[in-house]
Amino acid sequence: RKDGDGETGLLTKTKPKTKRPPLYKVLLLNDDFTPMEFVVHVLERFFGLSHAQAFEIMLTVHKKGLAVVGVFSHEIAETKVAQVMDFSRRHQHPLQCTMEKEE
Ligand code: NFA
Repeated sequence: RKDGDGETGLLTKTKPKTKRPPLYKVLLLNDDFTPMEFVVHVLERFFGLSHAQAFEIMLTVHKKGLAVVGVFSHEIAETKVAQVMDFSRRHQHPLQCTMEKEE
């Protein structure tokens, strides 16, 4: 029968599922070596944060070990992670940036 009534003869509605793409959190991880000013610069440069917002998030990472710096589509999140990792490596800082799927 139409629209999933099983064998009961009772009509049930199938939800029209609009597929929303998953979002990804971009995380910055603390370390003992990357200078605070460098982290602030990274947050301003790659995440469009003001100096005050960047400083606040840098301090959160420093104190708590990590922080979410933004939530993006998979492609944008991958690009941000690659930009931060590349920029940090080129400046010989061990700063780590990762992404994880949002619940
Ligand atoms: N913990 C680093 C320091 O004391 C600063 C830092 C903050 C590094 C945020 C990485 C991320 N120099």
